[in-house]
Amino acid sequence: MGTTRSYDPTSALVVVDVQNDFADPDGGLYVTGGEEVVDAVNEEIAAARSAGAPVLYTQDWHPETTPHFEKDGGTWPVHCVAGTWGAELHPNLDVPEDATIVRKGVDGGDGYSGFSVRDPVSGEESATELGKHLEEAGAERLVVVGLAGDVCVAATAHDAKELGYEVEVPLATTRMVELEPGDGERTVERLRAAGVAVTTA
Ligand code: VGL
Ligand code: ZN
Repeated sequence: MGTTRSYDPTSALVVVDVQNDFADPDGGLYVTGGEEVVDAVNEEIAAARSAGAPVLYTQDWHPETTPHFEKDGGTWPVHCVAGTWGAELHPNLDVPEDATIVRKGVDGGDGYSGFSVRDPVSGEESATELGKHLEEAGAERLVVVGLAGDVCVAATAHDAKELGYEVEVPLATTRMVELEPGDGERTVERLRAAGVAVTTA
């Protein structure tokens, strides 16, 4: 196998939320086939690293009570509660000792995009450290991989595009949660309409 993508020092790889709750069949918000993306994501990580392209990781990281959760008036089953097994990055994911990991949702906000968190009550948005890290690295082109394709990967890719990056989402490195049937397909259409390269190889 091996990825067909090429990386260089002006590219960066953003690995979104490859955590047990999304990627393990026993996870709290299991994304069907989530465990299947780990190998494909690891190939991207290896390719990026060997080309000198930075690899940044995001981690959904919620308090026990948050309007992000259905039980507290929101949308989702309980997942990625700070410090729990479900919030840990998948054990087979390649994560170097000195990896930069950006946590989102920490203060109870909806952290869909890796770039920002949104207060689900006031709607107020604030930036995470991801944008700063990418700027410092001099990144111009981003490859966005991970879970879930129609939620956090899509939100991250849309924000990245808006911020002026050239953005690619390789479909083999993601799976869709499909809260509503057809969400996956609609997401791909929207991403492409926004100028994100959604690629199949
Ligand atoms: C996500 C739903 C809720 C994701 C996070 O990482 O795609 N989805 N929180
Ligand atoms: Zn979440």
